[in-house]
Amino acid sequence: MGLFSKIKNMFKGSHEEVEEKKVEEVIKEEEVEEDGLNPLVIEQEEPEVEEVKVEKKEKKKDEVKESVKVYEKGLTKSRQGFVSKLANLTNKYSKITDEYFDELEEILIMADIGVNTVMDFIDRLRDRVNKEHITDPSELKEIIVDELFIIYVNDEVLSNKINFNENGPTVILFIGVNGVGKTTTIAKLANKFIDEKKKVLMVGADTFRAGAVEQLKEWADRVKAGFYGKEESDPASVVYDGLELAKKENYDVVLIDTAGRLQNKVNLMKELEKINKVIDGQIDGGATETLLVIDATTGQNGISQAQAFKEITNITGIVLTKLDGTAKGGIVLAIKESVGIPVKYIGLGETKDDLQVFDIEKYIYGLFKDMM
Ligand SMILES: Nc1nc2c(ncn2[C@@H]2O[C@H](COP(=O)(O)OP(=O)(O)O)[C@@H](O)[C@H]2O)c(=O)[nH]1
Ligand SMILES: [Mg+2]
Repeated sequence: MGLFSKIKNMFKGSHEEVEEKKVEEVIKEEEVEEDGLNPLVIEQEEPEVEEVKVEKKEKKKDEVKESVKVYEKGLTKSRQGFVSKLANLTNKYSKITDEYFDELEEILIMADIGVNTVMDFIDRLRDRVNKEHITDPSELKEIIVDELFIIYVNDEVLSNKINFNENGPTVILFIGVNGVGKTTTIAKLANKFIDEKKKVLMVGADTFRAGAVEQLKEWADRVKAGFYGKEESDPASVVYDGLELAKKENYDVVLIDTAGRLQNKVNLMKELEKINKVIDGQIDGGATETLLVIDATTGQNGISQAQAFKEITNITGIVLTKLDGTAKGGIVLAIKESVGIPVKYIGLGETKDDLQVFDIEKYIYGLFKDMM
């Protein structure tokens, strides 16, 4: 079964049944993960009572439902933008011709999918059309979705999972240029972790921009996270003091906000090296994650930023913000193609619930639900 049909089955049709399937998948995934992490502990645990299991499942079901809603809402612009153009194309042509392929190519390139990805995709599509003797464009819609996302889905390297440090605080360093949404993302993520009963410390090491530390502090107060920051001092020393505090007060997660001045790459590289050295010295294994924040509305510019940051530091994941603000939701594929770093979170709006773990299935559903 193709991806398109799988997702259609998962989210559409009888609503109850569908969500059941997604929830079962999520629970299974988590069980595998837990088992893999610590088999001994799992074996010693009491078998779960049936009641608890049912309760857990109901809770997961609500979470999945809510999350699918956020995806649907946040991707409205893209659905009305490039996806509706795709749907129109199918209506416009009664036969698959060269003009059809040209127009399809243009729509996808305009959706920020990335030229090389689009070229490869068009080649594969032409191949399938020839081999399977497809002549009717309406037969192509499922194949288009399958072929567009198949590489992303099949690539196991691109895990969206955040790594947690089992012995001591998990340190997540946020980098990215001014205005992309670093501070907001830290606040949203802190809120998420606090919901999960984790003790979270925010560290304001963006000591460059006036007011940046204060802005983070306000967020910390709002979501009830701990805070450490100091304006006009050396970012690395702020990180040092922040980590001392985190260890002393047994924080589970430390989220570090930095200034991303890409204009001066050498300086930025040195600053990040210095910060990482401090983290390495304080925490076994160093920073658990380094997340690069990219603004989806900046298209190719965002891709260039990602490439530049990748040259100067080790990035473990991308947070793609403001997807709600673009009609070109294809940027996820361009990042895959030109940067090769997994998208771990996406921002679909300005409220605290609008930060979501990136899930390719929900993403595809959010984009193509009207075609399903
Ligand atoms: N619509 C929308 N706005 C966002 C999102 N994430 C951040 N923003 C907005 O982007 C602006 C800049 O965010 P900020 O966190 O200060 O960026 P920073 O300079 O990287 O720390 C703020 O007005 C945020 O509300 C998102 O996912 N969707
Ligand atoms: Mg900021």
